[in-house]
Amino acid sequence: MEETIFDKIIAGQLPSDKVYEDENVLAFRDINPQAPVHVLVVPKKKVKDFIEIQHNDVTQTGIFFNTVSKVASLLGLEKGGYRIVLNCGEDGQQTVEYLHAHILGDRKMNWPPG
Ligand code: DGP
Repeated sequence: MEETIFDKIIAGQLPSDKVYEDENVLAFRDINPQAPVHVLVVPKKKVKDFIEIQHNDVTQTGIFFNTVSKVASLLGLEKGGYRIVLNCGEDGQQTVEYLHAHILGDRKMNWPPG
C-alpha cells in the first residue's frame, strides 16, 4: 500500500493537532475544517478504506468505531449531536487512501449531502 499523509502523521513525521491518542487510534483536527469542530479519526493499524473493513478483524473494527464515539463525546458534541462521514473511493470523494472517519459538529448539518 502506498504511503499516505496519514501514515506520516501517525509515525510522527508530520505534525498534527491531536485531540486523542491511544495504542489503536489517533484523532486530529482536519487541516481544512468543514465545521467548527472537524476531527479525523484513524486506526493506527492501516486500513485502506471502508471496503476493506469487511475483511478485517472484527475486534479492531469495533475498537475503531467505539473510539470514534468516544472522541465525539470528548469533543463535547453529545448534546447538540454531530455527523460521522466515511468517504469511500472515487465516487465517495475519498482523497486520502487511509481509512478515516470525519467527526463534524458544532453547527447544523444539511441533508442530503452534496
Ligand atoms: P477525504 O476526502 O474523506 O479523503 O478526507 C481527507 C481529509 O484529510 C480532508 O478533509 C483534508 C484532510 N487532510 C489532508 N491532508 C491533511 C494534513 O496534512 N493534515 C490534516 N490534519 N488533515 C489533512
